[in-house]
Amino acid sequence: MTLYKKIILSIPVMILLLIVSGCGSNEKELVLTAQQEKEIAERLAPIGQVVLKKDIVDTISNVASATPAPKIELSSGSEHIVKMLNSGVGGNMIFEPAVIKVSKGDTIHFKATDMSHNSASMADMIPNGATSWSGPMNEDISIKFDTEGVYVYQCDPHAMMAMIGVIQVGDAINLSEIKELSGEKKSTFMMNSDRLDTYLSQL
Ligand SMILES: [Cu+2]
Repeated sequence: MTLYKKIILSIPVMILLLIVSGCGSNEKELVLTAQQEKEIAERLAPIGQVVLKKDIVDTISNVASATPAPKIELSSGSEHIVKMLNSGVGGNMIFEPAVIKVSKGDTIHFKATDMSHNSASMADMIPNGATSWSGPMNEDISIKFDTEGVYVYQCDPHAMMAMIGVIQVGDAINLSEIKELSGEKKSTFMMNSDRLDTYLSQL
């Protein structure tokens, strides 16, 4: 091959190289504004967080152990008032006070402060020999407690929301039986399922 032919043949290669390098030098670098970078980061960021059930349980138990419910003192006097409320200090659909300690022979007046509530003893959750009760809706009801022990009662329409209350009359002689049954009763609550345990822990 002569030098002339070599030069002729290399021309297309050189042109090609010029085109390629030219493209490279003309290409503008993609420069993003701070706003654009922020928008991209937001779109790439994961939505929400993965929360494991274990973490929730740990958090709840930490909170519970950090702030144990205070023990309830014996209420003075022989007549006591428990309000039936849509909203109270301890939450919604609630008796106030939800836990009360009284003396044998005392009377509790359940007050229909808010509408759509009643007070009714829960099956198997009162002392042996004690009389059950089931108050009418939207009405006050007074109950005299002559049998010692722990009583658990509910509001019938809001039982699933754990609108319940606990009464200790004299000594809590049946507390272990009540605690044994609490797991089964608790499983019927759709909300506030910790209320029963919390209330019983306050006795
Ligand atoms: Cu109710």
